[in-house]
Amino acid sequence: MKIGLITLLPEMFAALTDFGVCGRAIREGLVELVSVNPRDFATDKHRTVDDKPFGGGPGMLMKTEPLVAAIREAKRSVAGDGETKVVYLSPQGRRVDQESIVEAASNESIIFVCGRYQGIDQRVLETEIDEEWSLGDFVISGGEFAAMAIVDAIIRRQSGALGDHESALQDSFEAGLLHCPEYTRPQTFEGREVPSVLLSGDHAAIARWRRKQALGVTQQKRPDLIAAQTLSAEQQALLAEYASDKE
Ligand code: 9D3
Repeated sequence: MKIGLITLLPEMFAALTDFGVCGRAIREGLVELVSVNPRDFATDKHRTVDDKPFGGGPGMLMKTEPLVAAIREAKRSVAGDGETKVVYLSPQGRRVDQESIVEAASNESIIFVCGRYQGIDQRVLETEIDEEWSLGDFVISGGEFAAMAIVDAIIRRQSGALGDHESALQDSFEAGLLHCPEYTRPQTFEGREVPSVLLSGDHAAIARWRRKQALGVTQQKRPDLIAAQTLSAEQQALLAEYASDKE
């Protein structure tokens, strides 16, 4: 997969390219990141990439011509004459969830436009951008950290990116449930014991306990996720058991 990144701060993406699962996937060529910097398309002596908003007011916008030239160069570079989706990251976008990640990860290519300053000209949005995505209702300083989180999530979905023990199918949210609690050594930590079923060696009992905990924890922390699905008879019984275990 080829991922285009329109950014005035391409060095930030070292956090993605140089570490961990994503670093390895990129080094192995499972994913290719192509950064295009609008500054390289600025034509004046100072290589200006910002401009004032018409109508006045505080703050600057990204300068239109270098931004559009960079987007068009990225389209050519990641998709040639073919189609590719262009996503603008902004506080006005639709909130990203795992479903959008799964869909995005199934494409041959995608381009993320990282805004800086107060954003981009509306006409660029209308003519160059297919979708507008947000991380949620909080303010960050530009699109780069959002792009990094989203590209990490996309790279995890590429086959071969994860080891067997960390398969993407096991990722939280794919089943619409949170993960159950986990425990590691020591067996007694500051007087607190690991649940005995996990030490029993009874794999069926352990699997059942984990399903029950996942349901209970999700009900407690994210009732919206439970409300969004239809529980099987077994799941309803496990939830009832979770509630009575707590008493
Ligand atoms: C002046 C009003 N604000 C616009 C709603 C200012 C503003 C805030 C933040 C302008 C740009 C930004 C930069 N934010 C992003 O680029 C961004 C973002 C975010 O702030 N929150 C959640 N998701 C995202 S994705 C990109």
